[in-house]
Amino acid sequence: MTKKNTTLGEFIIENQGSFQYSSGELSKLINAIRLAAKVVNHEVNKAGLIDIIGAAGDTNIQGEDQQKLDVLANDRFIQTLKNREIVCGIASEEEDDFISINSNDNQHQNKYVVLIDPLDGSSNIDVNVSVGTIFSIYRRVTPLGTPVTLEDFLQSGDQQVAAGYVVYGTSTMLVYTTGDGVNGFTLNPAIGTFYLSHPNMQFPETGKIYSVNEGNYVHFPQGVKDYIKYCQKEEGDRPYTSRYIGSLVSDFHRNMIKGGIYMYPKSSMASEGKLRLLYECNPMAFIAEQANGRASNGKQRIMELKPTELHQRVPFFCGSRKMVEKAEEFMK
Ligand code: AHM
Ligand code: MG
Repeated sequence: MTKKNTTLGEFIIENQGSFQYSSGELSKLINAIRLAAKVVNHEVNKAGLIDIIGAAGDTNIQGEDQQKLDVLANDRFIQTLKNREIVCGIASEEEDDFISINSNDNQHQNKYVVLIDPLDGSSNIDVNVSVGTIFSIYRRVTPLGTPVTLEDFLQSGDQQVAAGYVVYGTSTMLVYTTGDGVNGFTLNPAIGTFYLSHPNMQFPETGKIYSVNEGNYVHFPQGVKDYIKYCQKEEGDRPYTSRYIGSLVSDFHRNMIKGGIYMYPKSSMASEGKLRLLYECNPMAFIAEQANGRASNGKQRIMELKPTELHQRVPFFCGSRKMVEKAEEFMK
């Protein structure tokens, strides 16, 4: 049993053996994400100083152009993964197409692809509210030694090898799973080290929090409207509490600790909702299921869906198992 003061670096090494196809490559990959997360954390923490040191589009004291934080986070993650030569392809919310990675001494020999939302919660970036990074890792399906293709990225969530998120909140945490439970690590900013703070995280079976953008209520399908009314009804342990940050990672993280449901339904304005299947919903679904929760599009498990496009959207209901099941009943 891993001690609570274990560092993330130690944890990755200790648990390498428990991973089915362990060759050390996945450990290196998670280590690279850990490093990029620290760099992005540093940038996110400086966000409030932008008025003083220059806004996006300005030039900073070193004569470099300032970038918007989401663009910067995208660059940091991609650069770190490229430099370490540990993945054969990356897809990002910030890039129209996937990126194929190849170097002279390593001709498409890496077996993993990463899909990432480098800085999620865009409406919260400039207002000092928590944002996050979400990542999803798959083994490529095309042969080693050949360039990656779209097929390597369009895999169903069930095929994920690992997934995780970083929440840049009151403290910065990295939470991830390799299919053997979910563990959370908190960054000690003084020394730049992540420590295991939340071993074996679990969604409570049910909870009292519902998280949805109720401003869209009139556009929601009837089943969703009915479920929201159910949450608000005075009966049994209801009414529930409404909490919506508007940052998926933060809303999910709170609900996993306290018990709750997050919803981004389809609406008359957005026929497939807003969230992206490949680098937002699938990784969160994998973490949720590994933590005894549930994730669905209202009818079907998210991780069973067969993706058809890189930036595909999907309705998303995720959180405490009984709450998601109840929401599904209303949507039948
Ligand atoms: P983004 O990728 O542009 O940041 O959008 C995703 C975010 C989620 O983090 C959040 O839960 C949702 O969008 C909020 O959307 P809305 O403002 O429509 O409620
Ligand atoms: Mg996003």
